[in-house]
Amino acid sequence: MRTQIAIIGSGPSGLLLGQLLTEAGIDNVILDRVGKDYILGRVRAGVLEEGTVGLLDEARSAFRLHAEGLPHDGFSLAFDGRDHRIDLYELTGGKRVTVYGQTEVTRDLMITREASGALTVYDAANATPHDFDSSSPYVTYEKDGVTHRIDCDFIAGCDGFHGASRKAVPEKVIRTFEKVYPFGWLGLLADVAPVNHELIYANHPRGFALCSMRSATRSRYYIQCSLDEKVEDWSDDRFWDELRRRLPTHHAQALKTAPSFEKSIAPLRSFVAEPMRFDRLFLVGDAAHIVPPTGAKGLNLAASDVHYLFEGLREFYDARSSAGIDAYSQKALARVWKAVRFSWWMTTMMHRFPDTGDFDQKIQEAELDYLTHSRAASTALAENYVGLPF
Ligand code: RFL
Ligand code: PHB
Repeated sequence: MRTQIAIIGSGPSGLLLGQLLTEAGIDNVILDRVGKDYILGRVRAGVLEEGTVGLLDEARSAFRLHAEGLPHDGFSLAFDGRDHRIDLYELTGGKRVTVYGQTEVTRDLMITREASGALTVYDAANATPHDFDSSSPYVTYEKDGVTHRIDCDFIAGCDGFHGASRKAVPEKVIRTFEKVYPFGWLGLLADVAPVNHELIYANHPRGFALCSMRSATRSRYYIQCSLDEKVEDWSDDRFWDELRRRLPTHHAQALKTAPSFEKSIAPLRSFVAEPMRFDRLFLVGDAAHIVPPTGAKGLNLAASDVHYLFEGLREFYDARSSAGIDAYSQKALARVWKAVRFSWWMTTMMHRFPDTGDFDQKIQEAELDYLTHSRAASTALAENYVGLPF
């Protein structure tokens, strides 16, 4: 088989890139290690920047998002028994975010792709990029015991943090930067009205908590937990009790509960691989970088990578210029590092670290108090949260 762009990974990066390429008349094939239902069973991001929504519009995959997504003009920071609203809309001169689950973004992109007739191969085992330092790269994969080969012009590695693309790069040409945090997030999904109409990020001596949502009737809650916790040890009642303890009293009293239908623990990590291009192989999204979810940036960074790469590839095919793809790694990394910094800062300010003592707790509360009372500091938070331009 031959295509112009072989895309490894059918998460949001791979699907969005594929859809933009298809719209531009550039042939592409997507491979994924797992099946469609497995991909749609993952519960992940919930907050989309305006730039991400714009790209989904460009990919003609935002119809449901515009009907069902929840525009949010602000969120709350809770600490020291009170909470303070960050007015994103006012502080950024009219910008907001949209709360719409990654699962739904993925579903919408899959539907548009299927309608376009572009090929996706699910359950493709051992996808491997080959000869990407030559002018004739190719990808091999196995399906039903048969090895297949896709010849292509370029390979897009959109296969997440544990994927094969980054691993195919020789160690001597890649540099990685990593910070692993000594805690995780235990997340729960339940069909119950959210405790507040906007998100609440809570700093508490018992640990961080986040109240988020998927719709007016579906809530997504997280609590910081230690890395050796097991989901099985967390009954719904234990989760709700712990969440209540970490929220200011008025929210704790208003919290409505219902049986959960998803519960999982995610570790927190910051990770960046440099560069993001190796001749004819590009790393995109989580394949190149990971941020802790505190800043709601992972999916949005995947979208900005896709934007830079798509514009570069379109220029390559339309104008026979490689200027855009040559600038991909540098442009993407400049934005990535700013989001890595923001996510690290939010994480550091909001969580209880194993060595956080009463002094450190007071310093965090003083920082939050300053942040919420200084317009300059609130503006810096807001402009990062709604997303830096790309
Ligand atoms: P994905 O979503 O991991 O998709 C990669 C795809 O590649 C496939 N794959 C392979 N395919 C072929 N061969 C191989 N060898 C392969 N190995 C893997 C996988 O099956 C999968 O289908 O990466 P992508 O597309 O780059 O998207 C990145 C986002 O998923 C991620 O950044 C976000 O989910 C991060 N994130 C958040 N981001 C936000 O912008 N806002 C948020 O509010 C937010 N909240 C979160 C999050 C991530 C979380 N977890 C669980 C890590 C909350 C959580 C709890
Ligand atoms: C979510 O709704 O899953 C979510 C929202 C905001 C975050 C992280 C996750 O910062």
